[in-house]
Amino acid sequence: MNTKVSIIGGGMTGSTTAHWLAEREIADIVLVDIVEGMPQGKALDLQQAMPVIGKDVSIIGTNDYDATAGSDIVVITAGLPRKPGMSRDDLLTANAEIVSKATLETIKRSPNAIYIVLTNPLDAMAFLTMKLSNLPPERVVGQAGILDSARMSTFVAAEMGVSVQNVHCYVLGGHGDEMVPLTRHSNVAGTSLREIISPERLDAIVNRTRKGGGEIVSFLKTGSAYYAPSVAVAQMVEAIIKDKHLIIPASAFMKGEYGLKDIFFGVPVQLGYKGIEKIVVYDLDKEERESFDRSAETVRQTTEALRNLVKI
Ligand code: TXD
Repeated sequence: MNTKVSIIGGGMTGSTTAHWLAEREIADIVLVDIVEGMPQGKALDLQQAMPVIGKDVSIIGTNDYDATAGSDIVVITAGLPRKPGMSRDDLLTANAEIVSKATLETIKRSPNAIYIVLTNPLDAMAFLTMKLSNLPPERVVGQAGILDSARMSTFVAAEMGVSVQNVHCYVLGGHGDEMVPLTRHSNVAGTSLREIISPERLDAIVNRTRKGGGEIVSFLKTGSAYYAPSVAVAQMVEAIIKDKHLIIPASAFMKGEYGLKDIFFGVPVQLGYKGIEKIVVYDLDKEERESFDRSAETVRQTTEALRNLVKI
């Protein structure tokens, strides 16, 4: 295959990203981790699954960044996950160091790559990758919105007793507890959620969505969610490689859209082979605007804390 995706961090999210990607047969895969032997073992295992599903994909596991040279896409999942009771922001100091290294080691070997960042705190880590790589904003995107929207869609489909294919939810804002589930724009087969779900039930769905990651962390006790986050990455990778012009919620650098600047923030973006082709701007009513501003403020604070930590 002549398309290459490198995944930095071969833990739960990184290795399941490799799994979903290999199944789609859209790129060769390199899995990098600092733990010796682990990415090699996982890659070999996954490679040996390919004859069963009949996919011709090469999967390399390594501790050496040289294997990432010439990547079309770099996915950064290296870093610590949350423990019960922790917020995503609690990970800032440790993960800033890890993401800095992952960015600097990969950009010199793949100067034309598009980056998809997952490591938390997501919006700040995407900002860090953009600054350190010196890439233009359209080539760095953070994954959170597909996941948060899929969580909301799961709850709405169960509430309404309909297929998940009929449900279209849009969760924007920062990837934290202040995220913004847009109940007016979200719909079941074209009808706004506000028209078909009672305000009390809708509030419960919004709350469960906001705490969706935490709910899983408290079940798992060690580590955080990985199946849904990683399939979201696979969706983004496919949209880029196939130049699909796919509109999805994701974290993008704001240059005045929605009245926001100089932070990464979850908005609808159009993804294609150049990366972010366009940021789609929704109309927001007063209540939605206020939620947006609250969420932006928390992202701004984390980004400021990052800037005090790393000189960027
Ligand atoms: O939607 C989202 N954005 C997220 C983000 C959804 C799920 C997980 N999210 C975040 O991704 C999570 O909060 C963490 O910050 C990262 C990674 O989560 P994961 O669940 O994959 O954690 P693991 O299983 O602990 O894997 C992390 C791996 C682990 O194997 C470490 O050895 C490795 O990262 N690691 C490194 N690899 C390469 N280089 C360096 N320096 C390094 N440091 C740690």
